Amino acid sequence: MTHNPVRLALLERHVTLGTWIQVGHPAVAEVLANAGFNWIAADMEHTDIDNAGFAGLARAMHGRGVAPLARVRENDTLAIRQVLDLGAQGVIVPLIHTAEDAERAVSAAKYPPRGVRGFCFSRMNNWGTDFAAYAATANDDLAVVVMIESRQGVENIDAILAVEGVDGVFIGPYDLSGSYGVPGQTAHPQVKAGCRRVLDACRAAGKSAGMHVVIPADAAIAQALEDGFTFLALGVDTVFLSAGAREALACARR
Ligand code: 3PY
Ligand code: MG
Repeated sequence: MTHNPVRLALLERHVTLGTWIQVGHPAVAEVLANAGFNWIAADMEHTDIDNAGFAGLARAMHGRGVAPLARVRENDTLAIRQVLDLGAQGVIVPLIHTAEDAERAVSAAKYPPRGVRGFCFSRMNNWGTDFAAYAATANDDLAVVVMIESRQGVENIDAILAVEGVDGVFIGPYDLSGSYGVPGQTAHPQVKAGCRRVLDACRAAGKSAGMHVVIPADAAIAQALEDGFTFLALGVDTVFLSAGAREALACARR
């Protein structure tokens, strides 16, 4: 049983609404948390957000009813273990191409015997005060989402989903388009077919599929839901900032 509502929603294929942080300031996390998202993922793959930056974001989200997630910089055991110790309630692991990749990600996120996560006093067990309680529940409470963003990942999707502990997948449409030789063309028929293949496999395996609606307009969100995505990321802090600023200027000019 899990006490993490985001993991529960992943396991039950219920919709959650999240967003991404690329600006590593805790104030951004506070503002977005107050908006009411279910989860906020810090992008540590494509930004300068490091472990110290992530800890600040997780602290800012604490007590605001939102689950801090981290997209780690790569499928690296230590990177995954450290963000979990620092406050992540789940990891999003990029560039998962094979079942072996998925197993490596899950193993890093789970305590023995399932995995290789190391025990220690850390922020997540209140520096040891709650050691036993945390050790007993962490494997059930922490979400593992793997990113499918390559042709190889699509081809191996059934085996990836069969790895015990993969709670869901998140499609990376930009890398996926790149791997089909059409970088940036996320609506290209081959990319769309790849997404469809992943969605069908998730439905068959009873696992959640996630998608990033980068520009969260009505039609795009409706399409993602209709397609069957349940783990929805809406926008990015930088996109919100840019849209708000441009709209203010346009408003004044009108
Ligand atoms: C991609 O589109 O490749 C991503 O990783 C999006 O976050
Ligand atoms: Mg990517």
